[in-house]
Amino acid sequence: MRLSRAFIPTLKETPKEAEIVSHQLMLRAGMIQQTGAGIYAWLPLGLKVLRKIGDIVREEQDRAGAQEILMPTIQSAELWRESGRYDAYGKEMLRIKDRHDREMLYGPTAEEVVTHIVRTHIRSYKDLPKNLYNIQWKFRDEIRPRFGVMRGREFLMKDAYSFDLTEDGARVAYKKMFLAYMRTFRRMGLKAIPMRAATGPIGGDLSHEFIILAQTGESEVFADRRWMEMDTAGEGISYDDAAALDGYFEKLSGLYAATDEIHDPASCPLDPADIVTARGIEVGHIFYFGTKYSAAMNATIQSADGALIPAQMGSYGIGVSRLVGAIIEAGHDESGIVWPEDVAPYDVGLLNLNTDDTACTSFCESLYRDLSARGKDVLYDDRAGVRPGSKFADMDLIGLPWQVVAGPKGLARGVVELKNRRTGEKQDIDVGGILARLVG
Ligand code: P5A
Repeated sequence: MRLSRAFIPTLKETPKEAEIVSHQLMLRAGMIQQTGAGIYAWLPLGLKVLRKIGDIVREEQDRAGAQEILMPTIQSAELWRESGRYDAYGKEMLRIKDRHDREMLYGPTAEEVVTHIVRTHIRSYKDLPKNLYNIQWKFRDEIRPRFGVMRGREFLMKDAYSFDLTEDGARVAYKKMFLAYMRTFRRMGLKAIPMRAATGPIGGDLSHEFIILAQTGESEVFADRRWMEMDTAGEGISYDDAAALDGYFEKLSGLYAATDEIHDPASCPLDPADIVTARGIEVGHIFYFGTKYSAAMNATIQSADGALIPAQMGSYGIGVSRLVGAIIEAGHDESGIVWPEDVAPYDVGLLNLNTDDTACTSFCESLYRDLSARGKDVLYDDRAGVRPGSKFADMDLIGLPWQVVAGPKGLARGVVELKNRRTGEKQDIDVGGILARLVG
């Protein structure tokens, strides 16, 4: 993408309404624009990151055996009356009436809809287990939407729902999602800590929140010091290896970590000196709630001995749009965003420091062409009449992992500068070697 043609409206000043650094940087880098309280339009740069995060989530859900569907944003009140949650959900639910005066709502979550889908098609234990997920916009009329996409009213969630015949089966499904979540967040360069958590309006008695430690986090959390050093990735564990899955789950869930809703200093097994108290961002939340919805909504399964029993269910959420903010909270410096490679909106930034210089421009044009041809997504700053200082500042703000800086002086010596955004390390690279260096 040529910056001269791109729609990336960067700002020099920090907007006053943004309290935390991720919100400030998302506005300054031209990623989002607020259109209402807690409601945002995603501009090209923001949308690219949102999609990359969604794609990682999708790949890891698929690897764990979940299948993607797409459920509507608008739901009928009828289904929520069946589950008993229509009145219980309260003011956070955005309620709408259609022209026939039928009660509808903008979905805050989809347990009811997916239970309805499954009860229509799945009747026999032979069709289980199943885990269905979608990545879809949700609406919650939060009292205090704030911190940009971190606590929006409209936000993008990945929500998965597992269906099993037995409680044991449902616990296996829960552990698979637990592992999938650790892998998902790791791929985004994040260290997530799974913490025992309250279940709130979703229900059930087994639940973990996945928390990223950050000073600006909304929840206060308490965790065993050993979390800070432990390798939690769960590499090499197969989703089909029940014993390994169990071992991984027991190891991690055995190490103390809890949100403030659950933490009780009186009953906490740890010495206070071994507890880290910190603030955290909840990027995911998983629940096992058994038959809460299937019993109320008559989603029954015929077991091998012919008995009709309600399906055992769990649900598993990831805040896809919140993750964009969380990743920035975890990766930035005073000049701007520092993206991890896998979610960066472009792979490489290419800066042409003098568009009036024919040699410089023809070098940049051909490198841009070659990199693009080799599958690299390049943001090429080809803007005329913009000072080098502004080009450096914009590129640092946008935060791509690599920058190639091409100027007439360097080119006269046969080199360009390659800068690593994370370390700030700069290296002169021979013009003949730069392509190979970047495409590896
Ligand atoms: C699990 C999936 C649920 O809704 N039902 C379906 C369950 N869980 S949850 O914890 O309430 O939400 C899941 C994740 O969504 C993100 N999230 C938000 N992101 C941005 N703005 C919000 N207002 C918001 N509310 C929830 C969180 O990451 C949460 O973990």
